Amino acid sequence: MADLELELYFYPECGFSKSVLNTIQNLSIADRIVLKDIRQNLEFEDELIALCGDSTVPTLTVNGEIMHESEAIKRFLVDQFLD
Ligand SMILES: N[C@@H](CCC(=O)N[C@@H](CS)C(=O)NCC(=O)O)C(=O)O
Repeated sequence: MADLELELYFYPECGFSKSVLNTIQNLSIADRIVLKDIRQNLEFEDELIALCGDSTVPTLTVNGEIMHESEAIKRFLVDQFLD
């Protein structure tokens, strides 16, 4: 598998974020993804707005490419990491 740079913008109170976090936990890949809680660190929110123009979460970046939509993000992670 190619080495991917993965960053997830999220906040834990968001159910869509929570479902992506559950997938990350189930796949045991938390160490492969930089987790950026935009409510805990407002610099992450500013970063997300600069990237996307808004602060919708969850947002995954894959080698700098933006991916929205929790279902698409989960599908991508399962495709990449499910053994
Ligand atoms: N269809 C999207 C919905 C994402 C969504 O509605 N996220 C909410 C938080 S739970 C959001 O970011 N709303 C805009 C905002 O808070 O600025 C998905 O499945 O990821």
